[in-house]
Amino acid sequence: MNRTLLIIKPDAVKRNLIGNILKQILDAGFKMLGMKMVWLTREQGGKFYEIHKGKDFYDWLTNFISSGPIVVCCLKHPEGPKKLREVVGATDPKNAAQGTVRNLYGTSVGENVVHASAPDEDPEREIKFFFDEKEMFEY
Ligand code: DAT
Ligand code: MG
Repeated sequence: MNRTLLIIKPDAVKRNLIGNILKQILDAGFKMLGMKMVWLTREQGGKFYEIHKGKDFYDWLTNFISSGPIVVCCLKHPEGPKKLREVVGATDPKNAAQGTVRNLYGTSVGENVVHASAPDEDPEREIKFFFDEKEMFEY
């Protein structure tokens, strides 16, 4: 599948970085199939990140993702999830390659401005967590 999910996290929304981040990602060749702003409850945040349940950062993470509005985007690219992870960079901004989104804007391993589906962790599940098929468009 060449669809993937991007989340612009609450830290980036609060810092007014939505435009900068989207420009960088769209300029890398992604097509926007669906987009919305949502504010998750803590319970919804916990469900989205359930793969991390039991890890020491899980409570912090679910609290953070529900700490403010986020922008969720369904994006399409021939190399979908893999390509988006490249543009976004490593989880910890300190390790993110020069010029990647997290290198440019991330401030810590937790406050790393974006989520991008991992190719091996079911991107389609993440897309369907936020979007009905009717809310996405092929054009
Ligand atoms: P990624 O978001 O790059 O897929 P991940 O799936 O390993 O990274 O972790 C999900 C999120 O959890 C990550 O974006 C930020 C947070 N996180 C990961 N490791 C952390 C840590 N050691 N301390 C605090 N937050 C962490
Ligand atoms: Mg992950």
